[in-house]
Amino acid sequence: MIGYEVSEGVARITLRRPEKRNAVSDALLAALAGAVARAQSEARALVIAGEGPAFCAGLDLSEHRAREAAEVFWHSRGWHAALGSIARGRIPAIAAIHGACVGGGLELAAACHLRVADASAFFALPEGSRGIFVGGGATVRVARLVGASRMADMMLTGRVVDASTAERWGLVNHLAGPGEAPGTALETAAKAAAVPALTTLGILEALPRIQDMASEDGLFVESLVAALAQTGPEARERLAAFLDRGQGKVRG
Ligand code: 1HE
Repeated sequence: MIGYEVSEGVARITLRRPEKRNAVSDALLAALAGAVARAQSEARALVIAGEGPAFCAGLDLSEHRAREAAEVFWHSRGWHAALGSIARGRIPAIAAIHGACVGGGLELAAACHLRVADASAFFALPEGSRGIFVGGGATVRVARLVGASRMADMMLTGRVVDASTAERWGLVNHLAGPGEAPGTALETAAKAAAVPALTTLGILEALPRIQDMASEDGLFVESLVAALAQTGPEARERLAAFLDRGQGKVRG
């Protein structure tokens, strides 16, 4: 149910349940978590894509039907653990989105650090109309990306958001050409993989935590991370490369 390969430091994880639109069964969630754990030690960035016509149709509703309340609670906590291993992982994760990215599929995409989508991508939270609730982190991660008001709109009205609107809302970071979301995501991942380790640590570990802090605490942590990154060997080398040899010029 999961494809896994590493090439040039970038792991590519593919949801492979196309006949069910990559609906996330318990087995698929476990396999995904296993692949993510493997990538943390084998790669410097990872891309998550979906095989077939959809990125991911969310929770496998056929398994959900028979669950008791406590089971649903622990099932949701299982999603938090699995998707948390992406969001709180040590390497940047990029979602490559095409077709449906709905419910838990959107929660999976939101757990990634960046999202690339082509024009076929569409986003929805059908939990509202199904009389259930999100359980894979959307109230925190999707609401942070688009704002609680837009998320409430998606849940209350079943609004389906297209790729360009999602980009305008800040949900999608990069728009790709038709069928090119995985390729663009791999290129994006290669760039992210080349960022030095201490800077990546600041972006993945400090930046999201600082959003939960009081401003003065956030600024204090920012300075600590700057002190750590700017005195590292890679920073010295790269600053010298620019100052002495003009390497790494920012081009508009
Ligand atoms: C599924 C699922 C699923 C498809 N669970 N089986 N997610 C949803 O409410 C979305 C439900 N799915 C859809 O709205 C549509 O299937 C799609 C827009 C994603 C794709 O449409 P389409 O026309 O390409 O495919 P299809 O014909 O609807 O589906 C193909 C098969 O996949 C079909 O099974 P088949 O045996 O009849 O061929 C569908 O039943 C099956 N399928 N989606 C189970 N989700 C941590 S909590 C998160 C809470 C949620 O994620 S709730 C939102 C769940």
